[in-house]
Amino acid sequence: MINMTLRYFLLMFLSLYSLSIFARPVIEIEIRDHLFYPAEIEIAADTKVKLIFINKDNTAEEIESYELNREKVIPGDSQGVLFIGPLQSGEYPFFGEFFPKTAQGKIIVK
Ligand SMILES: [Cu+2]
Repeated sequence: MINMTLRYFLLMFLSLYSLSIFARPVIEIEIRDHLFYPAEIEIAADTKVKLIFINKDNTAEEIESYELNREKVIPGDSQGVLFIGPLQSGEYPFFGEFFPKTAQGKIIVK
């Protein structure tokens, strides 16, 4: 009997998981002509989020954020992942250290 109940809960958990209820949000950000698309990203507070930076430029870019305490080089024509959060509500700017005049972005946590 206990076995059946355990199996039931395991099945419930797995089906909920596959429905992505517990899966963390994934957001794609393109780097193109040394700009971020989108440049502003809204995420929920207290949530871990996976950011995928897709660099369409043939030059490397370095994602930098003092507020997020993150730094990562994305080679040209390549992509890289950054995990952020869980964060409190507020604004968290980031920029491309190699092209900071144009590559400016912001994470808005609500
Ligand atoms: Cu840096």
